[in-house]
Amino acid sequence: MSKKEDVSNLIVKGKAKLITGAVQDALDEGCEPGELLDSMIEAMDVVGEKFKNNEIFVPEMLVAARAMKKGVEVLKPLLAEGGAGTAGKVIIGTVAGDLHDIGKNLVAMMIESAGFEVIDLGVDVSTEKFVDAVRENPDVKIVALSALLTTTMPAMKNTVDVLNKQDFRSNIKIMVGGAPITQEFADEIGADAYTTDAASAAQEAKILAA
Ligand code: B1M
Repeated sequence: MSKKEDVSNLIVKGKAKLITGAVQDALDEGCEPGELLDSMIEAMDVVGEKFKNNEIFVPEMLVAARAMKKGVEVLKPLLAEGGAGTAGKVIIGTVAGDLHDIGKNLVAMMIESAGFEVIDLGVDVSTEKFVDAVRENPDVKIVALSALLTTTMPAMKNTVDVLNKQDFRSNIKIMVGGAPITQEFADEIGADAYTTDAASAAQEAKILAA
C-alpha cells in the first residue's frame, strides 16, 4: 500500500493522532501536496458513503473530520503560495444551521493564498452576522457562502436574498458553493458566482475582484 493510501485509510478510520506523520511520510515519498489533498477529499467521500449506508454513524464521521483537519494542517503551508491581502477582503462562512467546515476552510485557504485577506465567520453563520460583517468591513469585495446540506440550502437562499436587498450590494460580489449547490441554484437565488471546488473558487475570486 502506498503512503498516500495510508493517509486515506487513516482518515476513513479517524486516526487523528497518526495522520500528521503519515501525511509527512507521503510527502517524503514524493507525493505532490495537491494530489495528496485530492485523495484526502476522496477519503471523506468514502466516509460519506459509509454514513449513507449506515456502516458508520455521526461519531465516526466526526473523528474522520478531525483526522482530515489535522492532515490539512500539514499541507496548508505547502499549498499556500503567499500573498498578503493585496487582492482585497473576502468574508466567508458556512450558512445558518450547517456545521460542516472542512470544504469552507479549504476554500478560505486557497482564496487567502490567492492574495486575499479572509475574514472567516465560521460555521452556522446567521444572515445578520454576514450583513454585520460587511457593514464592519466596507472595503470587502466578496462574500463567500458554503452549504453542505440540502436542508441548509434555504438558509443560503435567505442570506443571498437579504444581502441582495442591502445598500452595499453593488459594492460586493456573492460566491456560493458546497456539495449540494449547483449553478442553477446559484442563478436562481441571485448569487454572482458558483464554483465546484476550492481551487476554482480562488480563481473565480480573482476574476470577481479585478
Ligand atoms: Co455530514 N453530511 N452531517 N457531517 N458529512 C454530509 C454532507 C452528507 C452528504 C453525508 C451523507 O449522507 N452521505 C450528508 C448530507 C446529505 C444531504 O444533505 N443531502 C450529511 C449529513 C446528513 C449530516 C448530519 C445531518 C448527520 C446527522 O446528524 N444525522 C449532520 C448535520 C450537522 C449540521 O451541519 N447541522 C452532519 C454532521 C457532520 C459532522 C459534524 C459529523 C461532520 C462535519 C465536521 C466538520 O466539517 N467539521 C460531517 C462530515 C465530515 C460529513 C462528510 C462525510 C464529509 C464532508 C467533508 O468535509 N468533505 C459529508 C459527506 C461528503 O461530503 N461526501 C457529510 C470534504 C470537503 C473537502 O468537501 O465540504 O464538499 P466539501 O467541500 C468541497 C466542495 O463542496 C467545495 O470545495 C470543497 C473542495 O474543494 N465547496 C465550495 C465547499 N464550500 C464551498 C464554497 C464555495 C465554493 C466551493 O464558494 C463560496
